[in-house]
Amino acid sequence: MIKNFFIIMMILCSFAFAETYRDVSNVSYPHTASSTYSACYPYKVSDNIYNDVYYDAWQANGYSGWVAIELPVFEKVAKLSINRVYYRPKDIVFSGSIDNSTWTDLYSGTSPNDTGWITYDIANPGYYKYYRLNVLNTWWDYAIIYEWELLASEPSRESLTDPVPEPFSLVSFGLGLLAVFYAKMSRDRRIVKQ
Ligand SMILES: [Ca+2]
Ligand SMILES: [Ca+2]
Repeated sequence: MIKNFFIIMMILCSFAFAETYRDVSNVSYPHTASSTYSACYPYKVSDNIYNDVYYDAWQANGYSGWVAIELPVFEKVAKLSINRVYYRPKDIVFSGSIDNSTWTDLYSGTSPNDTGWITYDIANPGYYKYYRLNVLNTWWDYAIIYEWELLASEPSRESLTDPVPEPFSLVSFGLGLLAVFYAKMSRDRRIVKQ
């Protein structure tokens, strides 16, 4: 029985240490852009559609530009994924803002000249309500983002003055189970002794 219990504990701990990320972007949230080409509206970065057609994407009316989203709550985005299908962004800057006025750069780098999904880790993530991706130049033609995922693993916050919510911890759940298990074992021993 003890062996089975420790196997369960190990499984619980492995879940607890494997962080799960959720995409906090949503097509229904307000999106804006520096410019928009034809029907390539800014919200198309969050509509989960990225076929090999240019109108599944936001596209700037030029070779550079930015697209931004306003979230309903503050989120700590720790990873940015972007999908490159056709035209490909080159130098990019990803930024966050709490007031849509002052921006903090979270990631800047060069996206390779290939296609498909690419994910960038954000070294110093923070809680922001606005996120913006700026395409400074491209490998070919207009600035375009087919799809992005703004990935957060920590709970959202309604307000920055509220305390940071505690994520549900399977480690503490496992430790609780352990305490109950030992309490029961010592009780059983007392019963046997009587
Ligand atoms: Ca998406
Ligand atoms: Ca899309």
